[in-house]
Amino acid sequence: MTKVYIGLGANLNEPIAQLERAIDALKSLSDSHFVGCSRFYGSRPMGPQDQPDYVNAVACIETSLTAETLLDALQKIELEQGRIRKNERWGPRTLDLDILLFGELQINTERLTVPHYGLCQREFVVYPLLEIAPHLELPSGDKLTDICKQVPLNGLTPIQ
Ligand code: ROI
Repeated sequence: MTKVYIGLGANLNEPIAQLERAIDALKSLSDSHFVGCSRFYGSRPMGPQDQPDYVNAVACIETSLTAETLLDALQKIELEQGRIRKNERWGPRTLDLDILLFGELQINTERLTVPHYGLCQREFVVYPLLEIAPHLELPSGDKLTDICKQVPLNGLTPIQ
């Protein structure tokens, strides 16, 4: 089994409900075991500012799926929850599920870059991740606690 961290994000059509549904879907993934999820966080949009704030979280699963098969499953969940892929870069979305870390693997294929390319810059990824994996080290050897010191909160707020 490989320990995998998944970033969740939504800013359309009741984003909290979108994340709750996505977590239910992660709980029923085949060949996988749901470990847990961070709190939900409200975050300012990165990219174009003329879109609603986001709700973000990070979940952890253990899986015997390959990274590619897991990506297929995550994209299926996104589509089932009304995600429409548009050409607009960094536009609003009903649900985004990103593989942040896949064990210690580093993957660079057409479909997948793992660790996720935005992992070390995005407050809405590093702080929820820190909440569920305070001792995490990246495959590069960098400690998550050190990365967080470089990333401003930028208004990131836990919801409830
Ligand atoms: N901004 C925030 N705050 N949260 C996201 O999940 C998110 N996802 C994206 C872009 C459009 C880059 N901006 C985001 O894909």
